[in-house]
Amino acid sequence: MINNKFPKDFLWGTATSSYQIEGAMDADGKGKSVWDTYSHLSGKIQNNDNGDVACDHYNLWPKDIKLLKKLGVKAYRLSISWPRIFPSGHEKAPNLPGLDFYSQLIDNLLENNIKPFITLNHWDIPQGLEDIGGWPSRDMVDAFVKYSYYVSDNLGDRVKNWITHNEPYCISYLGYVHGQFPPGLKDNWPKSLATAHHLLLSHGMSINEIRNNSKESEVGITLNLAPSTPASNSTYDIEHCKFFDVQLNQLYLDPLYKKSYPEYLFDYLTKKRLIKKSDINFIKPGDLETIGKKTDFLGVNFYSRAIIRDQDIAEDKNLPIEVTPGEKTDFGWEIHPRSLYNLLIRIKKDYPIEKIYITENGCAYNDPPDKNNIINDSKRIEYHSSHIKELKNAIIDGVPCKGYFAWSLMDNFEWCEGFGKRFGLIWVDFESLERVPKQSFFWYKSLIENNGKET
Ligand code: IFM
Repeated sequence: MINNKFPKDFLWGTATSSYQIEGAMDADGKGKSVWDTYSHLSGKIQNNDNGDVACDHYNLWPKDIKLLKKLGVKAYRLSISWPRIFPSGHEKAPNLPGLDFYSQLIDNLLENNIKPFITLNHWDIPQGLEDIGGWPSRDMVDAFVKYSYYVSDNLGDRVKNWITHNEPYCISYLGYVHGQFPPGLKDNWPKSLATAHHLLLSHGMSINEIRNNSKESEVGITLNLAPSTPASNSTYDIEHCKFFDVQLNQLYLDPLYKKSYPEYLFDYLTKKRLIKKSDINFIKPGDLETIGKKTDFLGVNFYSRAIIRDQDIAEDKNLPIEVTPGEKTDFGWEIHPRSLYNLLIRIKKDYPIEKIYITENGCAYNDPPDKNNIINDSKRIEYHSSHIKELKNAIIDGVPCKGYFAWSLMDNFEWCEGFGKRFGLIWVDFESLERVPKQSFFWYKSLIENNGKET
């Protein structure tokens, strides 16, 4: 069956997201997203970069589809910019030029035999919705259901693979506890948990809308998951590691697949006085039933593992560190492919998941073109190769993974890092907007031609 290749119908793809590549920040009636606002606040983004132009994919998309075709991918994961469809979020009817943009893109992908995987929310929500409270407000659920209804009604005849949200953890934790993402709040656990809940609830509520509009389609959600390991055997590190795992992984997987929240998390945060039990009043009767509705697939974004040290304990009171990270990418993220295998085996064991796609996996390296315009990004090739090997091991051991999407098709706006971190298989010159396929592009092309076998 698998031998040294992947299953026959395995989907090899690549991925991007709207704010990271499109630019055209106010074209054809588009409203402002929270990322338009945030990236223009001084000091929030490295080098004060912003996504006003990014890769100008909104205008250069025919070129990009040609590159996708050349790469030979079977699937392409892209996201829809919500404020292109509902500029403020509050309109009753959608902005048709916004829908037309995605409609022509999808037609073109299909003409080239590339299956579009659509993510509805890859973080760039309309600023108008943030202004009335954003994700901590339950009103967001109806706004998302309306948006997913109109998008699937217009594109659902052709799009058959839907992802409701990308990485709810990043919206909830980075936006409300860490403070790095919009709206940039710090240590606000009540809002962070309400955000997670409303994202999950809106996922559950939109499943039927999408399925009704898009016959024979599959609807899933993408989570960024990671295994974690305590830095030492101290009870501090072990306890902190458990907390980390619960808030990154179980907070999302448990309600989706077990219709319950991990009580441990709420108890832990209450004990630390970070929430009051009454803050959890956003969970209404019936919500968990809705969230736990059958999801057709789980999208897994994997980059690294986490080594956890309890930072609240003085170093001289803790045990010496025993686990240290190995080699890192230019982002400073440890390269640990075996963790992908471990993660997949664990989620297969703990949750009744019938289908998985690796919706993102990749690395930041900034190797520039040489004098012959060749980009020899051998570390990126090694990163993908080692992760794909572990993915194959996981499939052999029974993990129902049906596809792999390399992040990313091209260098793009890497959120708070601006244009300084490059994840692409294609180099983008952000001055001239020229695209140059890297060596990893040709390596991936050949891997796809050989269905996962390296030549
Ligand atoms: O670029 C991001 C993407 O938007 C979401 N997942 C992680 C990637 C790398 O940081």
